[in-house]
Amino acid sequence: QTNITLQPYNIYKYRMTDISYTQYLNSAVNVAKSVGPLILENYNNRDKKVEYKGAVDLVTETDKNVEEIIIKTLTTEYPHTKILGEESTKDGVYNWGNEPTWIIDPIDGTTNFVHRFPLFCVSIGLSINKEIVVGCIYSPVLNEIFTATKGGGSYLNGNKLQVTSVETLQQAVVATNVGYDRSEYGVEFMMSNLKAIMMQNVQSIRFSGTAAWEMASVACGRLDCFYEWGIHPWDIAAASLMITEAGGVVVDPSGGPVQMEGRRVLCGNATICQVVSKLLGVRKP
Ligand code: LIP
Repeated sequence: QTNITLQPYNIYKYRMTDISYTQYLNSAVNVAKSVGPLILENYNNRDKKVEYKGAVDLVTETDKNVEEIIIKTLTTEYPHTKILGEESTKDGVYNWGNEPTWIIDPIDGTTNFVHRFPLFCVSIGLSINKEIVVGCIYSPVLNEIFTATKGGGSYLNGNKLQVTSVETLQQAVVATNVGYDRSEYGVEFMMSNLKAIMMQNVQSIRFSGTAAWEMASVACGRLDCFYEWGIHPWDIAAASLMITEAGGVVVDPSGGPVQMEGRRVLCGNATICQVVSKLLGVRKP
């Protein structure tokens, strides 16, 4: 931990490399924890103000307020950084470049939050040259904070993370989610993947409704594998780093390299991902 005194912005404009991953991470942790009370206050509110981004895709005033606070805090501290945030992204167009970019999901698991199902988290990642180098995932209800820096390992409340070494589905708990697609093709595709895995005697399946927290759970060994179609970069950015820093892999469901903007992901240890990848279908565009 090096204590770097914050310099005026004009210094940073030319010496961004002087800012350590640890410093970026500390700022992400501080702002994630700072919005915890606001999230918890609204979590217990039975008549939340809910809007619909789609037929079953919810957003609350809290999602928006939390994202605004995170953006304002981080861009004030680091004026050279850009933002890719769930609630500030319009029309599904990801404005994401090589500049240092905070990739923010203010409440991952919004449906759980609305229904007072206690699995949701704040997810903040930082990319430089489109590589995730810092990650922070905070669950206010569970009071769990996952942290990671590129090359620095990943941690849960300060304890180092390691993915499991489970190699067969009979030993594995695999997580996925139903997402927001209720088309006949989308439901059939999701169910066919589930059936293929179930028919291989998978030990169990979990649908927790929050990709970030489920992927963090893979990183800490609570889950053995996670896959999903329909996710966005803000769902998986921070959590991807948690997993790779914990000895796991984050790939495309085909087994190839993952694309953060690819709307699909498969993760776990390399062996179980190879096993699961062979069972998953190829979704038409
Ligand atoms: C959620 C994801 C989850 C997915 C949901 C939703 P949100 O993110 O974390 O994996 O199944 O459809 O996208 O919308 O709660 O931030």
